[in-house]
Amino acid sequence: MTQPIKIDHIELRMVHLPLLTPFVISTGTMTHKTFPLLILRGDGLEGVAEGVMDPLPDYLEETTAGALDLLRGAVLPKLLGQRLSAPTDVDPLLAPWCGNRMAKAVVEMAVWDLWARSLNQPLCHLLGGARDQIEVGVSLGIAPLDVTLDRIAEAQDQGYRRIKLKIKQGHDLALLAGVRDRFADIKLTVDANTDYTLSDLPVLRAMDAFDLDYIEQPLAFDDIFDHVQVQAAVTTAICLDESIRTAKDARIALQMGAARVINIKVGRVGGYAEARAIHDVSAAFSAPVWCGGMLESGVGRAHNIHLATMPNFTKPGDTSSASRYFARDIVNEPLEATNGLMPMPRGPGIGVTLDYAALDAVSEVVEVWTA
Ligand code: OSB
Ligand code: MG
Repeated sequence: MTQPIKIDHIELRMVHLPLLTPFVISTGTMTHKTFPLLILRGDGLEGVAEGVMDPLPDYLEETTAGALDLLRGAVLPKLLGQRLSAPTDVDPLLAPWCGNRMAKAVVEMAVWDLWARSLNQPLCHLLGGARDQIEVGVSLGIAPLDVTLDRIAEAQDQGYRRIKLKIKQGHDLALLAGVRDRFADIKLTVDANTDYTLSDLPVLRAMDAFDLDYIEQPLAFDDIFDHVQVQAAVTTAICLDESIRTAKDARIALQMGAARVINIKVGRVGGYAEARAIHDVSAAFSAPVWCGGMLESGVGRAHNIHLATMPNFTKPGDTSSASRYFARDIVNEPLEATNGLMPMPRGPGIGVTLDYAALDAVSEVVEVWTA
């Protein structure tokens, strides 16, 4: 930024966006995407980001209520009126608070968007991204085998580059056998969202028969250590999602042999600074990364696309077409993949703009701060 931007208007909303199809994972079922949306304004520009925490702590510990408390009570009142010359200028407002990386990410990511817009640059250029489109696959929720087979056929027809199946105890080996029976050659992965324990090693070992690209997060969210035993017991690569909140987590996991692949979600790890550090430490260990998703609206989806243009994102990500999730998105630009390739939204910042008519229909303003 040549001229610092003064943050003179902040708007925090809660958005409640219905999903076209309920999304089922081992920890529960989502029928709506409920999230805080942050809009930072300054110099006539808008920087936006959404939170990936859930109303209740079923994926990780953070909740929307906790995020609102931290943002309203401590961070946003101090951000108002600040002059920011670079995204790291916001660090002193976030550093005093423990954890809460999803809540902190909302602020950090909105600042990056605003900064990129002030420089009239697509965000990916500032991140060192090297592509203008990214390879994507789909993440399919837990469903009976026949439904899953239909969904895979549809995703295949649409050209998606990999299929990720959500699994849980008792909904795993027979499902995989049925899928491989019909689709012998597709690039296939599974995601357990922490549903297994070390006593399930025989089941996890049996997954080696299905030529999976990786098994995502078999054990508890806070358990990097026991994943070492899983990775040692299976030939399939282990990928960690929930367990990786920092670059240090990634370094420890890769050093110990707890995983060979890392799922990076910028909204989970506290923002771009940490996401880039995880990207870099993974590259140093020759471990590929890919960009996960949390059923984001067009705002979070656009952020994910920009992040995934960085060079070590060498496996297809979860950022599939927004039209798979929502009848009406809250951004003006369609985010649609063709033949498994999601184009980077053009234009400054994250390249999408809020559709206020659509947004107003699904949100309420929590609070506004004006300088
Ligand atoms: O583990 O990646 C996950 C959705 C909700 C919670 C956790 C996860 C997911 C997904 C969906 O897999 C990915 C997406 O399509 O956005
Ligand atoms: Mg996952």
